Amino acid sequence: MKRFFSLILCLALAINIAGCSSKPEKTDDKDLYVIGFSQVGAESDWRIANTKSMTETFTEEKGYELRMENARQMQDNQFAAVRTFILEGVDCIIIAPTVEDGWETVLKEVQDAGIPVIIMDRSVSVDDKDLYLTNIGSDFLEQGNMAVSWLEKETADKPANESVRILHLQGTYGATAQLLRTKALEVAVAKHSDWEFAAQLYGDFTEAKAYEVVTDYLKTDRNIDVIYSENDNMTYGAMRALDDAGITYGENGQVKIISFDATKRALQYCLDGQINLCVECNPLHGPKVEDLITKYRNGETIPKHVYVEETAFTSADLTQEFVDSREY
Ligand code: GZL
Repeated sequence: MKRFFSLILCLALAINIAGCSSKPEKTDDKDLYVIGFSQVGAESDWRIANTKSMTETFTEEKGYELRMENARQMQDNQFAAVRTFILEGVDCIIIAPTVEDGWETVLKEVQDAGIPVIIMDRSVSVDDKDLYLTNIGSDFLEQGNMAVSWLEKETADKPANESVRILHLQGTYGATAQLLRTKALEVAVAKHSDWEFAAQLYGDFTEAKAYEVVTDYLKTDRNIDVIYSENDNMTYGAMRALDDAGITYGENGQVKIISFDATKRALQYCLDGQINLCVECNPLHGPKVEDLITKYRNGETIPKHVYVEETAFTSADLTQEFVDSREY
């Protein structure tokens, strides 16, 4: 008799294991498509607009449940959020990575759980590209090259013996936006013998940090011709520091300002002649991400990298009506 019950127990165990997938059961009772979204943080106007685009796209009315975790710009918080999404058995994971490195282990865990991953905005640096479905974001190197091309034109007529001294404000070290916007400028400085870095300062994509480091820098050197700021919020911090130091900037000032993101506030400064060039970085990824997820759910092939279209603006390219019409 004992052998009979042991046999039944083994059979029951075997059936249970066979029926059990590697993906935990989804903790949801409304049959919604559950998305786990690990967002960088709320460090900039761009990020706020990006989050808004995602929350306005993935609504319950449209059949989604969006579970967003704000990482406060710390990668470890993203790892924890992604592991929670795995345990919750979400249908899809979207990651806006803080930095490129360090993602192999957690992305392998997601792959083992059978959950598709979309990398949005910045990129991840992994050898195995099968660890994610697609990477949708900007061509940050092209953004930097647009800024460099503009500066080349702006400085073409200066006296040959005059240098172009550039104060470079860098975003979060290791973020794709920082790496490639920096690369474009460093290649250009190496190419132009009359261009030089006054300094390269760490602004972490925030207004407060940029204000702090530029204020400190201007105490020892006021001889700068250009500020190349890797996002608008750092630009605002630099503008405040220049104001405090009594240094003029913009179209009729001592310092030309190049800023990335082209958010509404920056475009207004550009229209008003206080920022010379705004390089666009489109945060409205929500609808494009939804389109990619739909294609995936329909079994369609999706490209490994999807770039969004972007341009650059000077005051000559802007009208008040255009600035007022901007979504972010
Ligand atoms: C760019 C994005 C950057 C923005 C910053 O796609 O990753 O991060 O340029 C934001 O404003 O902090």
